[in-house]
Amino acid sequence: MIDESDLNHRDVRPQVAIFKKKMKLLTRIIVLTSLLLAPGCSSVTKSGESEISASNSNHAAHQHNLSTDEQGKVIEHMGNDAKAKYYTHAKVAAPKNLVPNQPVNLLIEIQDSTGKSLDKFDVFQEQLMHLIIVRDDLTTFDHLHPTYKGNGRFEISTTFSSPGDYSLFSDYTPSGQQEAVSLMQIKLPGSVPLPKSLEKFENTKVVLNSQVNISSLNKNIQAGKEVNLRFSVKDVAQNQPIKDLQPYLGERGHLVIIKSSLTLTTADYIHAHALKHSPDGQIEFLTSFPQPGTYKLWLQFNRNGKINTADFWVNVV
Ligand SMILES: [Cu+2]
Repeated sequence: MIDESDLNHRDVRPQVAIFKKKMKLLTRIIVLTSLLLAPGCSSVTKSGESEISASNSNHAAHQHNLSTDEQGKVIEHMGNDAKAKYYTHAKVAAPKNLVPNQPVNLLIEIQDSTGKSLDKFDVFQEQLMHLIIVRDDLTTFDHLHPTYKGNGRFEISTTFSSPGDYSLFSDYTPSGQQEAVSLMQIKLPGSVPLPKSLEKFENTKVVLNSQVNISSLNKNIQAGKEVNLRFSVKDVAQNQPIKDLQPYLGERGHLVIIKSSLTLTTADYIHAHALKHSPDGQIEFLTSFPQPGTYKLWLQFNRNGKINTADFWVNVV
């Protein structure tokens, strides 16, 4: 199942990270935001943004707004995209010196194209904002729900487990608009740890007392084609489909998919919605992968009040 070239692909990431680290100032936190408007409730997001690189030292060439807030960190956010019909973006403010494994308060602000704070958001999947935080090599995953403080400002306390570059995908719905995804990036200075082991392509994962099997109706997943992703969940001790599946955020399960990329963009992010009716112990999603590549999937489901997370890699041709 494991393609040698895929292993090589995974293996190169720490070296790249070390190289990138050397090229940057270690003590500065660069926070980068960008924007995407997702096409309604469709599970696939499309990007209309022009991507900018946090490691690019020639900021002046890009006509981005660069500002320093009262805590002294650098915030960079994109200028208006004339092509976007409705434009919002997110800014994140974090303490100046981020240290792994220490609680940190993040302040996220959603603004429109004129820099005015958005005030009203629609609830979707029971929340005003879903915040997905991954380290850029996709080895960590967090799914959080920041508290809305009014006037476009959300707050959340979290921890980062290790140094590295992190991407924060905030998923929200401006009132009366379509679901939007904005990307923010945060850097924790220090040496990025080498992975304990190479991650593998496996169809079955065991999390706590659940065994999760992913079966795709299409064996070779093709980019741009609709695919049914079916997860079968068995109780490990009983070896039977689970019967205690409860709704999580109003659905049978929650699935976030991110394409492995050296620089993550909103185009790499997919939030799939579960089908409403599936047999006992099954959670199904109809989605599509926009580009060929290697994707990581995080399935979250609620067993009797406890949220389980099972992750998988898939290859899309
Ligand atoms: Cu959520």
